[in-house]
Amino acid sequence: MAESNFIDYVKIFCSSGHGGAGSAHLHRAKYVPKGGPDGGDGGRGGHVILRANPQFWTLIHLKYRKIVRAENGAPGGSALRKGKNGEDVYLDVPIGTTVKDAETGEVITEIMEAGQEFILCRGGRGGLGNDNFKSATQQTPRFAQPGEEGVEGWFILELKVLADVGLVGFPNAGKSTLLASVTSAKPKIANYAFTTLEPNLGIVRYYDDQSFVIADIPGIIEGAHEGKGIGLRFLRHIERNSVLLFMVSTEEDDVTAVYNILLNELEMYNPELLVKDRLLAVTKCDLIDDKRKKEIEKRLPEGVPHIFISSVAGIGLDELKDMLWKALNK
Ligand SMILES: Nc1nc2c(ncn2[C@@H]2O[C@H](COP(=O)(O)OP(=O)(O)OP(=O)(O)O)[C@@H](O)[C@H]2O)c(=O)[nH]1
Ligand SMILES: [Mg+2]
Repeated sequence: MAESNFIDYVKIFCSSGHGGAGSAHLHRAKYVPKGGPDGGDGGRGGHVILRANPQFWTLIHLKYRKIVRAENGAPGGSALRKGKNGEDVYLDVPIGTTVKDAETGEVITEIMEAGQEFILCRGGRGGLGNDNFKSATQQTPRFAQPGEEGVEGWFILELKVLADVGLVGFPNAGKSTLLASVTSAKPKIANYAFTTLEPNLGIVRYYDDQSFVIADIPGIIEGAHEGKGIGLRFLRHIERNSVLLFMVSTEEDDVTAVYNILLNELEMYNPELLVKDRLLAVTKCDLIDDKRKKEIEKRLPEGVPHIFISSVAGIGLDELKDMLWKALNK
């Protein structure tokens, strides 16, 4: 496996907040000496929630945060005042994070899609105030429900991205469209340059439980290494990838020239990037006929495996996955 493979592992203690107690208050006012029950409900304890954040690539930000506690709910008050809910705590994790119970080793969940949220520790429900317990026979209940306890435990978060693929191409080459067609990611796609402004990650499900991550980054243009466009900032993201998939559209007059520009930009940025395995996908092949395809094929760069694909028409995608998988597992 390539050296950029990594396993990230953190063990953390999480506890959700207790629910606030219900109030057993009885209404008292100057001329109402025997008022009824008016105790409000307690607030819910805060949850500890995991949230998939495609901007995160590791679990390093949690390495030094061993203990995570969400707030307790506040008790109910008089005059039916409900206690405030405890604030939820969000833990941002990268896509591909597996969560296990630290004691049993049992897998609790896998975080797979951007925006996905999972309540790891549910906050305790607030107790009901005495107002809820009044009845014909019990007009003045002097009791209320206590809040439910929160839950706590040790958890292991593990990020096992065994290998991954970075998409390298001009704006509009169809990078995001490919990501959307082979993973469950839903990146923005549009017919103009720099649609993608932040990297998107998606997980490709391969046969038998295997998977790998594809990173879709903003388009790179000539001069990116000097700061042109927005590519420079993102070139560092492909430093981590094991395999680079160059993507050049059939709309380009000279596919090889574009490939060479991309290659040059990477080299100027960091020559080590050229040590990585490269594949070339000629995209949008639904737009050309066989004659044009042969023409392009005759003049493709040497020494780099290539494939014609169309993410829209679904051409070449399974074969591309096979090629990527092989390259990742060399
Ligand atoms: N005909 C055809 N159009 C495609 C194909 N793939 C992408 N497109 C179109 O090409 C345009 C650009 O696609 P994107 O996936 O947004 O391109 P991108 O490389 O992510 O672009 P940036 O984010 O700007 O770098 C969109 O209008 C897509 O619908 C394809 O296989 N065939
Ligand atoms: Mg894009």
